[in-house]
Amino acid sequence: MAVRVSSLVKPRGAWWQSLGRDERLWVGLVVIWGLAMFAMIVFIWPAIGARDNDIQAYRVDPATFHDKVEAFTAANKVGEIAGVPVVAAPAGGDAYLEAAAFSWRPFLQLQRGKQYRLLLSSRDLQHGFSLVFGPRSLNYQVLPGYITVVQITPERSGEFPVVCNEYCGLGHHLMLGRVIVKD
Ligand SMILES: [Cu+2]
Repeated sequence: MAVRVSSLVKPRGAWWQSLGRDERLWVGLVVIWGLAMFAMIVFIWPAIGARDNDIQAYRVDPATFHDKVEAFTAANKVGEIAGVPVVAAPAGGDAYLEAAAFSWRPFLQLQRGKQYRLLLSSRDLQHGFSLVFGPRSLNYQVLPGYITVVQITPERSGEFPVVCNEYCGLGHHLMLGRVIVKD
């Protein structure tokens, strides 16, 4: 006769007996490790980690944001790479970056050691901003209808790719932006 497994059938074996020694050990270890990870996330990493992920978010109409990006680009454009404008954000000022399927515009040129307000938004759908930026990496959701404002200070010079880390369609893997940090 076939053995049927169903939640309606009484379980086999000695399930009603208390846990064995090995099981108690493993359950105990799992509980201790769970509490340890909870403590790390809530208390330990915030206390010792040098994270600067203080962000602000504001509502914005995508068309309004697009106009701001265009104005920022027109006022600060310094070049072009493969048809994408390269824009030098004013030191200490605002740097606009717009995600759209499937691009990041414009390419940003920043100065090392200067602080910028990076303003991120999306023209169409949800994207993910990911920038491995010298010693740290930045990851933020980019949503249409919202500006995400991040304070950044480039610590190393060089060229850094911006990728999209939120799957957004068939061209997702082609969404490559660029941040150029000059000395
Ligand atoms: Cu994407």
